[in-house]
Amino acid sequence: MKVTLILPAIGKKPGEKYLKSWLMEPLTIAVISSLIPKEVDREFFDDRIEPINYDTDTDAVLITVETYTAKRAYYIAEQFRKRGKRVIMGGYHVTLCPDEAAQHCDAIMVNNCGDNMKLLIEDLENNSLKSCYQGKPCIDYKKADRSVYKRQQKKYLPVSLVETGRGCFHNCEFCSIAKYYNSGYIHRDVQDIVEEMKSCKHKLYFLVDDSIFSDKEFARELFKEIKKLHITWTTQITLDIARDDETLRLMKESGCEMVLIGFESINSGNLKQMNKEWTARLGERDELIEKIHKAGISIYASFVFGFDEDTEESFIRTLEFSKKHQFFVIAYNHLLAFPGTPTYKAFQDEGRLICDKWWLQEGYTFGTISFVPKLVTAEELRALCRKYKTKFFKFGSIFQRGITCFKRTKKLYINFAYWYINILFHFEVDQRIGIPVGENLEELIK
Ligand code: B12
Ligand code: SF4
Repeated sequence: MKVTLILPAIGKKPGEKYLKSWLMEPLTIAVISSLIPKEVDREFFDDRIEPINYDTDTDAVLITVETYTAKRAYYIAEQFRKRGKRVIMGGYHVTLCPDEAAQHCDAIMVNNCGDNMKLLIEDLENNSLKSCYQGKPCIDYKKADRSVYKRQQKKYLPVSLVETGRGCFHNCEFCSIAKYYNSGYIHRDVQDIVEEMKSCKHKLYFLVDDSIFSDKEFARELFKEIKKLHITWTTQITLDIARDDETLRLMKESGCEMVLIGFESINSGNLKQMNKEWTARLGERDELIEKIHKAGISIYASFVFGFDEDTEESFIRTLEFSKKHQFFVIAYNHLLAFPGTPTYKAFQDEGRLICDKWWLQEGYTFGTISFVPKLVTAEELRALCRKYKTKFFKFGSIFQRGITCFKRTKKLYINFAYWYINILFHFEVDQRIGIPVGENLEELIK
């Protein structure tokens, strides 16, 4: 028995390579591979960097699907099904849109695999494939199997992704995670995480977690164990962590140099609209940010624009805010109505979706606004995101923040990472815009 694993790409511009900052190791594939029984042969094609052999000799094709990769995933599935291969799909988009995905494959896996992977393989062997395997939020593995992408490894960014937890207790209306994990949080066993970290190639780690501080006891125990590894790491947190001096200290001591925080908006009306006004209740935002910086930890600040109170003024204020705090790096993304989220439903009910299934729409490109914003037009919103990102990543701004970065940490490694990431993002502002979703992926330049 042999299975073929596929990670579909988002898309690329003709003649250009795939966006560099998206080229992280495909942890999802490593985890799926670890769940497949050992005696099953396997191969992996990474659509972002290599051609897919549709004529490969395989018994089944397993494709992981995100909303942005759905169009491409359905195309790939069609190629294999034409050749008589059975196709199984799973992942975020399949869980959020099971009926749509089911039309393009032979079976879907909804939510996390759990024991369903074993069952799926047995059913494939016995020719008794079911149309749907219904999973639930759970931690389903001890150690991810990175050997599955040994061949492709050197094309990925030199960062090791290790999962620590899944889900988040909050319920922000636009967030796929809140829906997928029913606003719950589960974490892996600390020893499993540490053992996996020890076996990773790159000593810079991205701890994959939607909100690592959701279970405070777990987080503290983990940081104490990580400290023994003498490594450098980053993760995603919510701002409330800054209220806890002891945890901040532990994070820094264990090698945390940067955290990604989803501020989303600095406007309280917008925060209310997205059900994230709890961040405003935490206290003085500026004070909490300063505490994180004082602890010697840099911030990747993520903002989303397009909520009902957003105008150009919101961009101006957010840029001032970002410069005031001298963030290591920022993301100014436009709001996206991901299927299955309350935001999607609200826009649909209000007749504000420009296209119901924007992710499948012919000619849809990355950065296109798929809903009607309230106080600016869709085109203005797109242009404003580009304009203010460009301002933040101007060389003058990079230089100024580079000095602050050096004052915050003398670690050469982090200062090098600062320049590398900021220069990369400087050029990617325009490279990202207009990437045709699902297109140009059969080209040999990848
Ligand atoms: C790391 C990460 C990244 C990395 C690398 C991504 C990569 N593919 O290599 C970077 C930073 C580059 C990134 C970029 C983006 N990301 Co991202 N990312 C993540 C993050 C934090 C972890 C992904 C991961 O490895 N999870 C661990 C694995 C083990 O979990 P899993 O994927 O859910 O897989 C399990 C099940 O779903 C199931 N399963 C999954 N696939 C399949 C397939 C089959 C056949 C079967 C049987 C089972 C199965 O089995 C697995 C084990 O239980 C997730 C959030 C999260 N917690 O997952 C967001 C997330 C996937 N990203 C998201 C988004 C939107 C993006 C961007 C579009 C952001 C942007 N505006 O630029 C880009 C797109 C990049 C791309 N796809 O190429 C969204 C996707 C939402 C959606 N509806 O599709 C998520 C869910 C975040 C969120 N808050 O909503 N991302
Ligand atoms: S805090 Fe972050 S991960 Fe949690 S629901 Fe809100 S946006 Fe999603």
